[in-house]
Amino acid sequence: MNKDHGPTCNGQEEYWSDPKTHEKYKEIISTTPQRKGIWVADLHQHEGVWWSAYSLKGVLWAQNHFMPQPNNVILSSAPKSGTTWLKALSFAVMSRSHFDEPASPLLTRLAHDCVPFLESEVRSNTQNLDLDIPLLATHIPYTSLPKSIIDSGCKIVYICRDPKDVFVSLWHFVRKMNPKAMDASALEDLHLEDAFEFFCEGFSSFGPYWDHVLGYWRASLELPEKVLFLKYEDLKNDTIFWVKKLAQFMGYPFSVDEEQKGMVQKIVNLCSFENLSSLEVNKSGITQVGTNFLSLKNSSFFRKGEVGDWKNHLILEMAMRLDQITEQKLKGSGLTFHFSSNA
Ligand code: PAP
Repeated sequence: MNKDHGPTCNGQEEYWSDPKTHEKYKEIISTTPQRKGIWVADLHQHEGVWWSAYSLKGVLWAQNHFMPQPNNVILSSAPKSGTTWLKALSFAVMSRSHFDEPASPLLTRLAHDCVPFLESEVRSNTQNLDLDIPLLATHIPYTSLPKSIIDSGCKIVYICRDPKDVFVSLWHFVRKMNPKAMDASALEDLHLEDAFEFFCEGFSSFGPYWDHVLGYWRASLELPEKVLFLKYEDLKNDTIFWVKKLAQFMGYPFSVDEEQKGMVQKIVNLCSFENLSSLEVNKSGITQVGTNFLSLKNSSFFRKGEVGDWKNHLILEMAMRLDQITEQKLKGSGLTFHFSSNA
């Protein structure tokens, strides 16, 4: 979710309890290299990552103040890689003993409202953390995660996706944004080609995208018991298998009895794109970002939910260029995407 594109210019997000901390973060941010954004917010480079000022403040806060509980499970992703789906599945898995299926909060709340983001909702109010369902989410790259998380016993689940589909999803999403502090038509008119150039050059929130993926990939190789690395495409291809794996990894494995009673399938059905996107809350609900900067229709988190929709938007040259960048960046890492721009 692009709560990362939060308030930067209307001054309404200032919910820091300590003004000195706020001033300190503002000063750090003012000294970072900047790139004028064509996305919602300008980007600032810090620790090799491009952030909006809003998310950078959130990261600085998290790095300095956040202390996880040992049972927290962190759901991590770059924007538009499958965050909403992963949140829904993980929440459904963890909360299955708390709610009978017809009472699942996922039926009446956006998945993002069930699992808070560390750098936005948790930083604004740590009480947003639900101690019963100890899930939290982040878009922060692995190398910038708070040390308290790295050093803790907390597990991390990461999801990535074909960069071509990530880009197309991001472009659509940004064009639906309606930030109060700027002319919304500017975003509606965002040209695919301009956005593509930015994305290829690595200028995207929490990007470059490939560095984000590689950081978690390497961590998953080094610490397989701490980091589970998922691909959106694999999850699409065999959701049951990966949901069982997810449950096992998070420490909430399905019992034989649950499996026999079809619990895994029920969770998969509950969290399917078709089901979630047809719920009233996700069709007509609105989410506020920051205090009053940006309002997003919940429906903007559910567009197509398909693998390979890039084919409907990118010409072959663009697809090949992104594939080449991906191949080059991932070279030698052992991570492959098996995507063909001719597919
Ligand atoms: P976020 O970072 O803003 O939270 P994120 O959820 O990571 O976005 O990605 C949104 C994508 O996931 C959308 O893809 P699309 O634009 O290519 O369609 C959205 O449709 C897709 N998505 C949302 N929910 C589901 C789901 N339950 N199953 C599969 N895909 C989903």
